[in-house]
Amino acid sequence: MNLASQDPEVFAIIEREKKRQKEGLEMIPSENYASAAALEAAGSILNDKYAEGYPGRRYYSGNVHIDEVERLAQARALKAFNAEGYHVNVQPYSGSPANLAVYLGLLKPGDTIMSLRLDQGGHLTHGSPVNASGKLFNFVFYPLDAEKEVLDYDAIQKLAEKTKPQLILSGFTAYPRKVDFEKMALIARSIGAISMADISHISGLVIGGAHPSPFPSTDVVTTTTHKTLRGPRGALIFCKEELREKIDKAVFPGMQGGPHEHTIAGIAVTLGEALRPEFKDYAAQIVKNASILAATLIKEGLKLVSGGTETHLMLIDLRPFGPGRGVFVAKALEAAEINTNFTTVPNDPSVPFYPSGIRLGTPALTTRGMKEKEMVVIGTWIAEVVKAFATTPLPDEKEKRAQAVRDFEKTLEGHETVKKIRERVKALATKFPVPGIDA
Ligand code: DSN
Repeated sequence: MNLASQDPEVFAIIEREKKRQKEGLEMIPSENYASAAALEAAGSILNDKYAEGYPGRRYYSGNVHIDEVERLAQARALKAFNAEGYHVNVQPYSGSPANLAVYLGLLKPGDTIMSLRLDQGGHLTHGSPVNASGKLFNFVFYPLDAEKEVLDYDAIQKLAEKTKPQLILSGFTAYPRKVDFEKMALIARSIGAISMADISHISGLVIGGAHPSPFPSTDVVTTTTHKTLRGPRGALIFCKEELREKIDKAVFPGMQGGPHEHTIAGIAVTLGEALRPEFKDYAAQIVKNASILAATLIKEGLKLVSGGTETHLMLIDLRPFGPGRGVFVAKALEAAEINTNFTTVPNDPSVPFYPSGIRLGTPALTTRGMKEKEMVVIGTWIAEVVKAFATTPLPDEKEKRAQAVRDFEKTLEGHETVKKIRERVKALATKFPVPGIDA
């Protein structure tokens, strides 16, 4: 029996989500659309098999085809990333367990890890005090250059010499500039530390040649598989051969039980797609689109962190309107069916829950086939919404803030600007197919 007849309730929810995806613009830079073929593999009967262990060394019988699929995913991953001399573990359920597996596999609790400040573009799993990484390890953070809002490699080198971390982490979640992975690896090597790059956001750009690669300079590389790589939700850990045993043991049995082989099959399909020549065009177009979108926002008078972008994402700095305006702008954009997320900007004068920035990017729109022309139009709409709503002040009193946001949301319902932009968004978005729905 199919889903529609067996469970119309769940079916209807999925149908509503399809409509939302088709009629809106997805500009959260970590989101994308997996292909219909990747979703088919990820939704396949491979779901039903237990396969604890690794190919050829399983704790359950009946894994002959599971071994085939996992080995295929590994081979394609190494080829796609041109990661000769590396081992890859394709089992992590997602980015957070992948990063934790690396820390637990290669370090002892209490060891020192150096990473980018979380409010300047780092990630929850890069040492946030509320995350297991921050609870178990001693993180020291490097800031961005205060003026240019970009990485300052000399300052990172000095901090590394002073704090002597066992591992230095690069690769970020809200950083719009290219990362010099070779330089980061050299800094790590100079103090005898392990170099690690979390390239979750940019892995599609790396494969497509639109961002410098962390291979072969970096000891350990992690990535999720669903961002610019546009596959099912999972993660990969690449490590130099000599670290293989420690990494594999850290994933299983250290962190996880049975691997999700249906997801791994979907990831294999995605990596197969990434190996095709047209993936290069896709990666280049993401960056081209981002640069046109950024130029449009700047032309409209908005300020961007670091003055622009060299990747798939950018951060609108709303400080010129006042502190803590991100939530209002993100809600107004959402009401107009443009999805972004509010985020901190470097040295944000507001609190993390009500930050002063908006993070947005082009991977998903590029997958739908949008190009420079659409970016100019969308950039103009975004700027109009920002200018209309970033003027809303965030109350100074902590206890009044949630109510202020609720009141603000009510004003969006019949707002003329929101209505106008939403209609335009829908007319544009429905012209472009969503893979997995239309393909
Ligand atoms: N949630 C992802 C992002 O949006 O960047 C990172 O985990």
